Amino acid sequence: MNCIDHRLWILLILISLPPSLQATEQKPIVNSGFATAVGTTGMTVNGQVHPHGRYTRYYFEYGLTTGYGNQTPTRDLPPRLAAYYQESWDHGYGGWYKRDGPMEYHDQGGQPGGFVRYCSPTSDDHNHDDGIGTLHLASYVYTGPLSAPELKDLILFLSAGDPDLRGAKVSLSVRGRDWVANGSELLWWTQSQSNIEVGTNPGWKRANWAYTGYLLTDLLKTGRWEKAEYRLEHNSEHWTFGGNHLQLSNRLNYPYWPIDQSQGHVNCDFFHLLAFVDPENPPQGAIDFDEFQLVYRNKSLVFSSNGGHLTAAPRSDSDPATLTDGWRHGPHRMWQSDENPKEPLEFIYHFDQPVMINAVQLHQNPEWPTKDIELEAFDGNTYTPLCRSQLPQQGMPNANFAFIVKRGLATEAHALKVRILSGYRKARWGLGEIEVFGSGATMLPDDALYQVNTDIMNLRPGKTYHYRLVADSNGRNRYGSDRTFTVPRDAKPRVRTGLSSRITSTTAKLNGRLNPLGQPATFYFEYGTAPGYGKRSPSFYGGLQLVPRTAFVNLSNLQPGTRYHYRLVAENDAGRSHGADAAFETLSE
Ligand SMILES: [Ca+2]
Ligand SMILES: [Ca+2]
Repeated sequence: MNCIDHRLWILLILISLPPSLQATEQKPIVNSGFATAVGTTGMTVNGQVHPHGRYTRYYFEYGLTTGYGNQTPTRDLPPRLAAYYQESWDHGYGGWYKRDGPMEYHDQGGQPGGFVRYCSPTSDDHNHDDGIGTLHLASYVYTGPLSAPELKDLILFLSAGDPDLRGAKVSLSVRGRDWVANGSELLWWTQSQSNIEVGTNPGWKRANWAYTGYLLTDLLKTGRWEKAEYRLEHNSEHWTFGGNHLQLSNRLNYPYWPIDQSQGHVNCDFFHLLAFVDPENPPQGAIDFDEFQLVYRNKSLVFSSNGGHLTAAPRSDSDPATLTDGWRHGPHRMWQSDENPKEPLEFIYHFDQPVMINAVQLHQNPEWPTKDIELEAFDGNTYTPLCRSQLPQQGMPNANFAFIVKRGLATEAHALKVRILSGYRKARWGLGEIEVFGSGATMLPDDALYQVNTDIMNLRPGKTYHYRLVADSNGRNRYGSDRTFTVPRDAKPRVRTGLSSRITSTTAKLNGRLNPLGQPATFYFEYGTAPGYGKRSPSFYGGLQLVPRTAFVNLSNLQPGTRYHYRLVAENDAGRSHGADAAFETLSE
């Protein structure tokens, strides 16, 4: 049988198979999610898209009828989770900054090697008392440009200073040392800036968001090293806006900035900290941290699924794919030349379509460090110099900082040439990673479920709107189901009773979500064994932000083996609201 016959036979077999056995095109999954209020004229709408790895854009349709009539700006699904930052704390603090210490460094006893220890109590941070409440800061790390010159050497420049952490994965080891939380919670925190070019002048924003979708506090109970692994779910129900403190007059720089934009530009810092701290009864003990790893969106234009393709590389036993694997350095994650290079070593990356290069970041190979390097951009006709620089031989304080970053390049390119001109050692020259950032590329998403959200503003108070998520993949639209939201009629708080947790025979934590809708709010939980509840928790300040926050109380002196009903209640000057009834049962003794 010749080749053509062979293919015909396969075709005939495929046609004769029942449809259930034929490979079918996987359709994008599109789900409309629920919506949360942004003050009395806006809503954050959530949804999910599974793009099956295909380039996909999305938007939300909304309107007073199922005819919709309006739509949010169309956005690309973010590129793949394929950029990595890791800190082992085996050789010091690794650039993690400790303004309000005490942080202790221990060179052994970690998981494995060295680790850092946070000791409580530390000083109260009141900057967010009108949002999530009082904080105790642990150690943090800077991701992007800062106005403080004394900190410039501590900046990691993730993605040249503008990392996209939407849906990022976090893992680390934690250990509680005689830890007594006293109602506080250990959680993830980000600071994101807009208009950073104006410095700290009017127009600068630095939005703070707490990820309240995953609390690390329970891992501290055992006194042993425990591994925390979680995702920053990109959904407005999982976040609490840090907010500001209006009594501190210099804190007008912490206004609301939507989650999608804030998490797409975590260009200031991130860390784990203690939130919901009661200054009268602060947490006690110590927390050990080790082996932190962050997996975030790889926006590099030379990353293959973003349209960058290596078309020329020097001969070497080393795999040049290690230069675009998303890792700054590490075994099997770096490239080195063959022995005794005599002339410049050239790499050429072609782009699927012309791009605008705004920044490049080159990471060192600490074992075989490159010294002088130059980059050239190809405009379709000729190569012209993009930048020339000298890489640091070693990073300070560690290899994560062994890089150069060049920003503000604004150069159109069809291709990019990277030329290693010299090395610090004669035997070999090497590099850890090449990253190029800019615009104009078509970036493929992960073959995974995405969460998306968008703020819709200028809505009419009290009105009910229809909305749905629309995803466009390969020029075909797919539609999530129709849903509705009702914009708040007035500034009365919005509340939702949540689940109970940490239930023992005499204690329980009651959770909920509270939106103060811009006016100072207080909240408490009603609870009891009979209809009408009968008891109420102490009242707590719920802040005055525009968006929902996590609110909870810890109950004690409960009766063992008893079923309790509860609901969240909140009030501000505009009125009082209560959430739905829920119930839990204490453990028997
Ligand atoms: Ca370690
Ligand atoms: Ca690498």
